Amino acid sequence: MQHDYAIEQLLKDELNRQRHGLELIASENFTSLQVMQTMGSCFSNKYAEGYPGKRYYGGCEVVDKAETLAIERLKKLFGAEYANVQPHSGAQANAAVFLGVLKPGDPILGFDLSHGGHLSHGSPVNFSGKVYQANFYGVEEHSGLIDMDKVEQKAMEVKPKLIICGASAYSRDWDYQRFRSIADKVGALLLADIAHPAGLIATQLLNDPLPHCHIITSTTHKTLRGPRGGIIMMGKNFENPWGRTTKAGKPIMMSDILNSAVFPGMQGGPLEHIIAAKAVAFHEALQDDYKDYTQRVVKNAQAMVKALMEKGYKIISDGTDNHLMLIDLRNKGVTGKVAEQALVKAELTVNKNMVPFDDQSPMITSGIRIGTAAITTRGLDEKDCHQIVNWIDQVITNVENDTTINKVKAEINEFMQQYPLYPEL
Ligand code: DSN
Repeated sequence: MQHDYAIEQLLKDELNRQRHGLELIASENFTSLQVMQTMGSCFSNKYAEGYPGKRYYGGCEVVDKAETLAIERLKKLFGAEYANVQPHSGAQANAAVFLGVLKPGDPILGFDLSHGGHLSHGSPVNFSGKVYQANFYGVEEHSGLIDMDKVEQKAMEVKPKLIICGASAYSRDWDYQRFRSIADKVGALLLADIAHPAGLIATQLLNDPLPHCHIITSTTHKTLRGPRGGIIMMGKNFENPWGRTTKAGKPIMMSDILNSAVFPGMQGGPLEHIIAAKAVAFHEALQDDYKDYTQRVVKNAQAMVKALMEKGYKIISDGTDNHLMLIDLRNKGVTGKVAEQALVKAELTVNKNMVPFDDQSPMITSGIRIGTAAITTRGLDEKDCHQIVNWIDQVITNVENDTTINKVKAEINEFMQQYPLYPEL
């Protein structure tokens, strides 16, 4: 077989990029070496449609054990009664839940994408907004916060079958209890998508959705620091609320509905190499030092918010409870797109992001989103966050000055040498 030197070189280039730069994208992180190596393992060769003990292929004895470990560890990590570790991504986890609990055309109520919500919560460009009748709640312009009375008002108006809480760019904690009382009032099921703050929830730094939400979805690669993938959980399994029964006349449990929505409803063969890597990540998250990590993530985010505000940056909701912040750059006279491009040139990797009530398009935007999960994994602390803000400010106030940008880049590249990434490679 011909060796692929082209991809080998690109892998080296990407590792160098990750090693030398400051990774501030709120949805990214660096997995452990074992998680990464498990993703690139012989488990990738195995077909295993079905679930442990009930597969459509032979030779699944070993992957069955790995998938069972992943399920059991995930249940322990969140105190969940039910877990499915097969969704290929967070969006697929959401799609499977929608498939399981909704009929095409059913009304749903989610957090507006342009206020910080997620594409798969009803955006018109996504399947969720095309197949279902999507309605939204948002944040208040003056506070950047969700007004729960308005959520209730909206729910009473549109009578959703499913309410979704959770976001991609909301820096505050969620009132799951109030969401549940609204869902009960209108007869909706409640889904929490905790893709971003999952690690902070697992370590009890944020409110726990499991006692309140019927179903929980997440990714595994953000604050949870695992492989790229999705999961579905329930705090408590329950009988389906639509009176569906088995042939024997027994009520069908939601666990069965969700399992068949994932496979065969939404996906075929599970990615057993990713599932095994999820098991490794859950094992890591169950160790004491993971809680120390998540605490540092939040401290770093709060230090960064404070330093940014001291330099006159407008942070949506004026603070953060989690690992991320959304910066409205309108008072700085640059768009999110220009800021992102200049920051990336200096190897400060961020993403442009709509801010609530944005007057720019999603390709331009008025804001940037920053998160501290990845830099905290590298070992950076609150003092370093002040230095990062100095660099961000130098770049944003000099977006057209390549001399300044190159000077910042050189300083960052030298600084990051103190924080080796995958030294074994
Ligand atoms: N793209 C992810 C994020 O950056 O938050 C969500 O899917």
